[in-house]
Amino acid sequence: MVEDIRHDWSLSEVRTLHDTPLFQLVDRARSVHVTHHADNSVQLCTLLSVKTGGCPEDCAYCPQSSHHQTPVKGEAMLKVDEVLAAAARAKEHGATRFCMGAAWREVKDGSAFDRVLEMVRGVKSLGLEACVTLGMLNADQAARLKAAGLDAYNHNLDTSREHYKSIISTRQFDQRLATLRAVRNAGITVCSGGIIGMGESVDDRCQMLVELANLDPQPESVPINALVRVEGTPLAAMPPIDPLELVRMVAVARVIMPRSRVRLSAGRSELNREAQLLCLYAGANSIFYGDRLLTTPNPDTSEDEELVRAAGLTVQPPSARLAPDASDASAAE
Ligand code: SAM
Ligand code: DTB
Ligand code: SF4
Repeated sequence: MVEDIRHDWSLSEVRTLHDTPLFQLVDRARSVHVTHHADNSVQLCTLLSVKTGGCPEDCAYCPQSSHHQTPVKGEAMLKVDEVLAAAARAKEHGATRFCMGAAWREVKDGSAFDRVLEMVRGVKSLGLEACVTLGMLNADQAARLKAAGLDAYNHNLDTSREHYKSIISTRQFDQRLATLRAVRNAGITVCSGGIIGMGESVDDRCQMLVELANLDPQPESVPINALVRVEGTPLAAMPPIDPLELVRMVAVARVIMPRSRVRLSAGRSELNREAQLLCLYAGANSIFYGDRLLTTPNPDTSEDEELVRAAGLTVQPPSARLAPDASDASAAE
């Protein structure tokens, strides 16, 4: 219900929620989850990197940054028919959303952007939800994506405003927020979340969730990633996260963003089945589906089919929950 949605969360409230004894936190998140997501569905979203590597940004976590020596090499942009063949395969495997990523700092007008627009039109014509993640964009570019039929734009806050400065020096946190506003104003749904395991404090994690929840409207999708530690990146030697930290992040996101799809995102390859099930129980209702994320591995589709079966979930049909301002999403389920 709309009255459950708040945009005035404080750090201390969210920190208290985060630190609640685990079973109490999961109970609370579960109760919010069943109220707002009574259909028990999971969204299966397949990723494809349409322009890999050679990125001018210096994001410390990212294997695609040209500032780091990693196994990822810069590649030419994929052709529209290659992308549509991958999208058709994703659909055959059961994905309902197809998300195309580019290792760009920002969208530049020209033939590469025109090609992305063509990809979006093609993905839509296959009956899939279309999402892209292309870096910063302006209002006119957002409007062109909307006109091509784009459903969602992924642009993560990644961490707290404070910790952001230790992770990325080539752009600012406020530029992320400006892009999210351009996406929202164009009528495209917002997909925005972050990463844990980058040396941030628990307060940084909670502050990132506060920023997301206090956006009005809240993002329709909230990806929660665990850092994939890639050789050659400055964060390669970070210790792995405890899976229960991910459970807490998912549960807090569920409580403070009741209607959003919370996506259990990168890092699942390092989680066992039971940890993933606990995340799904605590409020995650979307996963990346397909054996690759952008440049790193993800569980096999057969393992994920088994995960969905083990949890007794249904797969979300495309566009079932896209209306950003539907008065009560749970009524439609
Ligand atoms: N270049 C665009 C941008 O940064 O907005 C879009 C692509 S970028 C790869 C999309 C997101 O992937 C990042 O915001 C970050 O959250 C996530 N990501 C990148 N590398 C990651 C890693 N090693 N582990 C977890 N998430 C990662
Ligand atoms: C998101 O939050 N996670 C995805 C998607 N949005 C674009 C990307 C994860 C990337 C993990 C590292 C890689 O595969 O390159
Ligand atoms: Fe570039 Fe995006 Fe990677 Fe940052 S996260 S280096 S902007 S591809």
